[in-house]
Order: sequence, then structure tokens, then C-alpha cells
Amino acid sequence: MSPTPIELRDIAKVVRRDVLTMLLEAGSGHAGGSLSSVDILVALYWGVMRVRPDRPSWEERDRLVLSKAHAAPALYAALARRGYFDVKDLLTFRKIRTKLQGFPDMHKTPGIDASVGSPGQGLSIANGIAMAAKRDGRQYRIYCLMGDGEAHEGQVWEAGMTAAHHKLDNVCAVIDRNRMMGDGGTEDIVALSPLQDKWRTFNWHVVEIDGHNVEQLTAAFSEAASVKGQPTVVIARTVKGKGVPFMENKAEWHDRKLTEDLYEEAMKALA
Ligand SMILES: Cc1ncc(C[n+]2csc(CCOP(=O)(O)OP(=O)(O)O)c2C)c(N)n1
Repeated sequence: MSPTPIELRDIAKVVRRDVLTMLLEAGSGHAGGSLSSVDILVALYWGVMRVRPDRPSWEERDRLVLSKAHAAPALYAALARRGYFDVKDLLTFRKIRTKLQGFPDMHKTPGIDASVGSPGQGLSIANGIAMAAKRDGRQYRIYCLMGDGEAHEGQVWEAGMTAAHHKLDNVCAVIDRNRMMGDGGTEDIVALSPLQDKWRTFNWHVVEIDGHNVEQLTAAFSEAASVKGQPTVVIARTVKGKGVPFMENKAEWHDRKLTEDLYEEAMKALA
């Protein structure tokens, strides 16, 4: 049975706490963009995606490409809590020879469907997987989680055109629309608005929702699954650093180092 919205919210809180513990232990990593993505990942892995954590390579599984690869801590914590590997392994994040590299490596970590790192590339990978699924007559769906600042990379739009041209209705892109990146606000650096119109013009089905509301997220993904002949993009309005008041909407928390004191304060906020 699928978890209730209240259960999903509780899981998201546990995942957020894991993220902070991993970042403190590693002494580096990306807090803001990990915390903004947590509810999206929890909705997907617990409420939407067909996966078997005991068989990570199950051929019929739905796939996720973490195009905003710096949010790896959020994905690793979600995978561990979902049962792909031991939660204790999270403490090895960013350590030498760990399976939990700073950016996801599909050859090292159970549950990782694509090796990613450089922003802007994930949607092209998702397209390739989606074309293979269609060619092989498989029903699985491919989710691609992107940052909004990531859309400054031209490759995102090349991939956007390609997915629509090939009618890849098995692709669902999710944009973590926190309106921030490491250097400040997306709209000040290179404006993305009107983002819905851009994707619509690229022949995508567009849904915009509150990216911290698990009910809205699951409804959006179910709408996406019913769309035929077109890929869907879910624009998920989020808050960078969500859940930790001193991190929320602060560009510096893109990748600032967490200290013991600030960690304690953050964990109190997520108690
Ligand atoms: C090719 C390349 N371009 C840019 C960067 C630097 N960079 C890393 S992530 C990122 C974008 C961060 O913004 P966003 O995608 O909105 O992520 P979020 O706010 O969700 O963390 C940038 C510019 C890079 N590492 N490599």
C-alpha cells in the first residue's frame, strides 16, 4: 500500500536530517539544492515510481536521472531509506573509495540509473533511455530532476526539442524551481520566466505545482503518465534550503560548509 501524505512528510523530514548529517560528516557538499529537492524525491520513490530496492537492476523499473547532480546527498539518503543500501553507508559520502561519490556513479551505487555531474546533461541521458524503452517495447517511465539554473545550459533546450520531436511521452522532467543558484537569483543572472511558456512552445505538456506538497506532486506525476505523444515537465515551485530557516533562500547555502553549531541548530529545526 502507498504511504499516506502524512507518512511521506515524515519520511521527507528523516531524509532532510540525513542530508545534514552527511554534509557535516563530509565537511563539504550542497545543502540548499539538496533540501529543495527532498519532497520531489520522496514523492517519486515512495508514491510514484515502480522500483524494487532489493533488485536495483530490475529491467522494468522506472528510472531517475539526477541532472542536478549536486543534490546527490538527497538522492543517496532517499535510496538508503527506501532500502537500496544500509543507512550507515550515508556517513561515507564524499570519502575516498566510497560508493557514495560527490556526484552519482551508476557503477558504484545501487539505485543510481545514470552517472551525472556536469549541469545540463541529464535530460539528454533521459531521452536516450526513453528511446531505448520505446524501441524495446517496455513500459517503464524516466524521470529527470533538473535545477532551474541548470536551464542556462543550452543542452537542456536541445534535449527539450529532441524529446518533443520524438514524442517521448515516457519522459517526465521535473524542474526544482527554487529561483536560486550558487551566485544568486536565477531571474537576476539570466531570467527564465516565463518558464511555462518556454516549455509549452517546445511542445511539452506543462504542469506547475508546489514542489513541497506531496499530494500535488503525486497528482502531477499521475497526470504526466496519462499524457500521450508528448513529454511532460513538472515545474515544482520550491524553496532553496527548505526546512532549515537560516538556509532558506540564501544563495550562500548552495555549498557552504556546515559547522557543528549550525548543524545542531538545523537539526532542532527538523526535530
Ligand atoms: C558546465 C558547468 N556549468 C556550470 C557549473 C557550475 N554550476 C554547478 S550547479 C549550477 C547551477 C545551480 O543552480 P540550479 O540548477 O538552480 O541548482 P539548485 O539551485 O537547485 O541547487 C552551476 C552554475 C558547472 N559546475 N559546470
